[in-house]
Amino acid sequence: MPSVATRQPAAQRLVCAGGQILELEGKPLVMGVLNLTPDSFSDGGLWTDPSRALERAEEMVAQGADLLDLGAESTRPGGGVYGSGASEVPAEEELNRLMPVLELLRERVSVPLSVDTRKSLVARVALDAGADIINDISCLADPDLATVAAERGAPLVLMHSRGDLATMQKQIHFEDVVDEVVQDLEMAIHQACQRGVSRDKIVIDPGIGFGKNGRQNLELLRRLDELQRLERPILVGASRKSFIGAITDQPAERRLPGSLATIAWAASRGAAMVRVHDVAESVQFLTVWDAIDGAGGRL
Ligand code: HH2
Repeated sequence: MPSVATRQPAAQRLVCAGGQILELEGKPLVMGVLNLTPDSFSDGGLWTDPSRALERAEEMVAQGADLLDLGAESTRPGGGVYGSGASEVPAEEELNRLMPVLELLRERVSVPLSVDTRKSLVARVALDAGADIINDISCLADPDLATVAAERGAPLVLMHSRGDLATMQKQIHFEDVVDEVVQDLEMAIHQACQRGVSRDKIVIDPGIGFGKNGRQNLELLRRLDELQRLERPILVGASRKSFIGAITDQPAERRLPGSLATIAWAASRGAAMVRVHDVAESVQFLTVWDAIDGAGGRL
């Protein structure tokens, strides 16, 4: 199995809006998920209270998270295993959920804070309040999001998805899922650059579970290294997702072993970051994986 050494020189570092630097050499960085939503598929409702969210954020940082991803709108696609999917949240409601937590965390947490939003308005307010990175699961459905990221010098995660959340699991069609994801991401990178985003601020993500069926998710992971053609750091978010449940017949809260398998695979195919719910376990897993790989470790 290839090691991190096979990673192309996409970018060795990512400079955040606040000037913090994420070093991307070596094993993938761990992005801890903090969902401030009542309805996320695996942890909905757990961290909506700001003081509980702060506790969870501090816990994830203590467990070794390199950055945190704050989401105030569930992006569970409709039509598939998630039933009708998440309902659209107006910007005002998204900000009401996000801002008290973001402001608290900005004072108390030192790692970079990413905000998972599809809306330029939310991104602007969040960056003004000290957010470091914008994570867009809609791949620029709101193109002004790129303009906002460019103006604030924020790294922008472009996650692959097609169509809207309500219907994307019903209208799945790919001839070659990997080739088409690469092409769509290439177009999104181009669009972001036209809006002023510097290419070295862009992170790409295959969008596991977004408008893809189980086989296509597996194919994307299996051939993840082909995304390196785009010469951008790759983020993978497969943690607890439904294709793991479909293979193992386990509910979301019992998918850690399967999630770790996806991390191993992503790491060996050049991922620069993994987005996870189980930070302590993922960090330990990657630390040992890295030690075996010979790139690090304490011995
Ligand atoms: N997956 C989810 C949300 N945001 N961002 C990126 N970049 N990549 C992903 O794969 C990704 C993402 C969905 O997971 P979760 O946040 O746990 O659930 P929900 O959308 O229901 O809040």
